[in-house]
Amino acid sequence: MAGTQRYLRYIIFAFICLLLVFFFSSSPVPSSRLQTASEIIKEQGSKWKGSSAPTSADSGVKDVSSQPNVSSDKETTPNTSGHRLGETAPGERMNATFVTLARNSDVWEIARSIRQVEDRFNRKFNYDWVFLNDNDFDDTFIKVTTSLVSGKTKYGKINSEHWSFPSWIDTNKAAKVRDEMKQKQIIYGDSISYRHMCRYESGFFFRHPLMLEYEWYWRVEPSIELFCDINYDTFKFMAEHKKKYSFVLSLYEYVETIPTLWDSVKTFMQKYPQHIAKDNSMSFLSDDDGKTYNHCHFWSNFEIGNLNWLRSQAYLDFFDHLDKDGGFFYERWGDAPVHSIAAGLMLPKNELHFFDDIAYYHVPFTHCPTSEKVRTDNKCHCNPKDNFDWNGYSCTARFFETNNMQKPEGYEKQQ
Ligand SMILES: Nc1nc2c(ncn2[C@@H]2O[C@H](COP(=O)(O)OP(=O)(O)O)[C@@H](O)[C@H]2O)c(=O)[nH]1
Ligand SMILES: *[C@@H]1O[C@H](CO)[C@@H](O)[C@H](O)[C@H]1NC(C)=O
Ligand SMILES: *[C@@H]1O[C@H](CO)[C@@H](O)[C@H](O)[C@H]1NC(C)=O
Ligand SMILES: *[C@@H]1O[C@H](CO)[C@@H](O)[C@H](O)[C@H]1NC(C)=O
Ligand SMILES: [Mg+2]
Repeated sequence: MAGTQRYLRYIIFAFICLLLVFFFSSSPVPSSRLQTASEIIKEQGSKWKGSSAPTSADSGVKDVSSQPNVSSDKETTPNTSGHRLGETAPGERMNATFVTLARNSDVWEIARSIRQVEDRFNRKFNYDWVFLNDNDFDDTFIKVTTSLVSGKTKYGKINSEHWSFPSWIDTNKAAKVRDEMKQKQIIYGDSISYRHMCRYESGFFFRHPLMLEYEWYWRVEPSIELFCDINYDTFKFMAEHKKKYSFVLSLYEYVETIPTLWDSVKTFMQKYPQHIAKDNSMSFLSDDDGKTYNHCHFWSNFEIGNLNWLRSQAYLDFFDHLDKDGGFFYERWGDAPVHSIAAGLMLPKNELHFFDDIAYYHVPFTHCPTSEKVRTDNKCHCNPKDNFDWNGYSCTARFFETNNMQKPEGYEKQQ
């Protein structure tokens, strides 16, 4: 007891000294006050030896200003659990969720993504987040992601039927293809799980029982970055502007992964002419009115879209048709060209949206708004030099041309 009291006296003494130093030595200019005080404390650092006050001037000043009522060690860490700082956007929420397909080993990479999405958008809207996995999520994954998401989190295991070779696939033939692709050093060319992932994202994620509860989704992958504040409800924007599918980055697909995809698309178009939209985006996908594919696609690691469209008969017929042709396993069809071709052919072109104000990075490409006004209005921290939009390997200029959109001022300088 006596020891504690002496300890207390020392703290009070140190505290009073600090206050005296602070007030008597500070200049009348408020902005230099802190600096002056901390400089003096630094100079006199040796005097504090043996007392309980910290010898580091900076931390000493910080402790005093942020915790003026320290009376025991237990109270040195303020209990802020349950405090919600930051404003919540008023108004109704949409029937929407974030969705992430991930492995347990992705936890720290997806944690980074979630933190960025929350800071820039979701802390104001608190939308739910659905996590899907072909395995059970472990405790760490659940604990970390639940703590980061401001909305409800839900964890789903994928039905093994949706993550395995369908009966009509010749697995020997598929294995041979993987060997060949490995030899050719095609990225993910020898991976079985990557193929299941692409097929799942193409045809099944929107049918998972947890996803049936929603109308809108925003897909998030591990290790992405968001560079600008998003101060409006992107789901509401989609609904109000009658959009069904959206993107931020577009590019040319690696030809070796989809040699016969367009053949399959062409037989689909012949078989199901009723599913092809009149005012479609064929000129985004093809330079010869549909004879060949130019390999342009929207990059699907970012998507905000309408789940009921993906669950429509048109999209399901499209997926089933491609799936029967076997290219998810006999080649390495990606979900990006599959979603893009579907959106480009089966939606009227005015139902697609380019989110210029969602500045985004997924290795190795960045979308950074071309307009300086957009960047400063939304507190963006991306380097405009990194913007991929007007690069020769991007298809975004083609999207602008297909839709008669005016390119933003300054785009020429980024070509
Ligand atoms: N559960 C699960 N998720 C996977 C698997 N492979 C990839 N993913 C997820 O699928 C998405 C795409 O995979 P990623 O490795 O980012 O592919 P990349 O962006 O094309 O290089 C990410 O959200 C991954 O976490 C897998 O085998 N199991
Ligand atoms: C300091 O703490 C005491 C006891 O915990 C409390 O009664 C008092 O109101 C506090 N003062 C301030 C300024 O927070
Ligand atoms: C912190 O505050 C929360 C809510 O006010 C409370 O539930 C929790 O028990 C507190 N934790 C500690 C360590 O006092
Ligand atoms: C959300 O959308 C799904 C799919 O359309 C629907 O089944 C569900 O009833 C909707 N929920 C609400 C609260 O409107
Ligand atoms: Mg990825």
